[in-house]
Amino acid sequence: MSLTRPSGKVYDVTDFLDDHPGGSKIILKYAGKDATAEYEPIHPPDAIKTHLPPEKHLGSVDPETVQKVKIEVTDAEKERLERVANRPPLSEVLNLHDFEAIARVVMPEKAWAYYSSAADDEITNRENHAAYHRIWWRPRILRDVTHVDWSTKILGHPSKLPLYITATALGKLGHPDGELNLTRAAAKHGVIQMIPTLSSCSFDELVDAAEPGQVQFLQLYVNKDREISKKFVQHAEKRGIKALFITVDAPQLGRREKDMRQKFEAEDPAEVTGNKQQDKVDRSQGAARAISSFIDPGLDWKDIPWFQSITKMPLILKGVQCWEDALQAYDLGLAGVVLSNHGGRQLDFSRSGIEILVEVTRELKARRGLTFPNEKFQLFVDGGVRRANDVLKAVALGATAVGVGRPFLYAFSSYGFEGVDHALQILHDEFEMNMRLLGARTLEEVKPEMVDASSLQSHIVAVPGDRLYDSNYESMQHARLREV
Ligand code: PPY
Repeated sequence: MSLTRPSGKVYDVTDFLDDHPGGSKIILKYAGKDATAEYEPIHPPDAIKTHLPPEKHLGSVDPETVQKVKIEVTDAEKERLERVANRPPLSEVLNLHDFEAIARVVMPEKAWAYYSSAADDEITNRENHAAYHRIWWRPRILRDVTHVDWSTKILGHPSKLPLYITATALGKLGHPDGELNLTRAAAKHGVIQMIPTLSSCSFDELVDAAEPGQVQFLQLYVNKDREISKKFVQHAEKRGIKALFITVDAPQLGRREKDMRQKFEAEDPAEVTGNKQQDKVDRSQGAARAISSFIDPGLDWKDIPWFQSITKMPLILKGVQCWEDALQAYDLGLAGVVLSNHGGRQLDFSRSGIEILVEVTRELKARRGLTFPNEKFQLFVDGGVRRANDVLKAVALGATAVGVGRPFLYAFSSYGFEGVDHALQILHDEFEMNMRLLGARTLEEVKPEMVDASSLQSHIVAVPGDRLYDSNYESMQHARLREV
């Protein structure tokens, strides 16, 4: 049984049929044919190298001579393509919410489900943004704000914005260039990209695409086979990666039900009902479940010295959710923590990063005398950020920078590189306006006294909306598709 894929390689995957996390049926469908289009977006680029012994790599074939699997264009797909053709011009996209609204209607369903999905009832997912609504400004007036500057340093590296492009997996689900869209836009705007372990483009492709001097970080899912992680980390360091963000909030994958409902193949009923291989891998439940089995749930504080022994890169824990763990990271000599709940995709009812930030700065000040932002131990938050206004609240409360993930995915899924370029330009414009209106000329002047965060920790249940008042309020509109 053979399988072809990009660069015209042929592999014998017969012995792998039973172990394939996505089931055997999908492999058999492409037997002897070109599987590139189905394979590429949802497999890490090194998957074949890692899982298939060298003797099963059969050699090369001219892709033109290989039979293509005819993909039927359904009516729904035709309608989607029409919506793609009628996207609003980028000049009408005024904010990051617009990208999300457009992506929702123009993206393939599977891709939208994977990117937008979050854990359980998606309460944390929504809270991530809602938490910013509980922080209000105390701006200062009559300061000369002719010149305002929102550039900063992140782990010692210059960044034109106090934010970085955080790691998000499977970029090719949204756009054929996948994460390369992010690398290119990051270069243009002087921001830092965090390369994900589970990128669709290969790690080296993303590093090769960087401009000379462009700073990239790496997000790490720790493999059960530590040698694989060690090789990856040391390779990354050699290739010039400047910091390692170890994901610590995903010992098991959260239930992302939107994604789970997208069965990545129509299953053989015998397989889903448990007669075959049910105990091996969970193969019926979407992109994330299909590829998560390598992540080590045994990762422990005891492993931290090992990481420190294999790399000189600064180490940051990504996914810390309380001050106790932040303190432990500091005491172990780590370079920082990302206060994050993984975009609401892991434990539902985890608190927002911005809320956690307040307790972390308070307790680390009380217990270790630290003030923030702090060069030696840097605090980052991610989740729910849609505007420069949100970012500035995090900066005011002590964050060095903020991670932004989904909005950039939506931007490139809808418009490719130009989308991310435009999203970053929108953010620049928002920073300029907000800094002026706050009376802050530099980020150092964005201080805790400038915000009222006294309600941030209150998780009150919302009172019912005032329908009469609300229905008189004319909603703002998203950028709209052109009339057909
Ligand atoms: C996520 O989907 O939240 C990820 O971080 C990526 C991922 C994808 C598949 C398995 C585990 C994690």
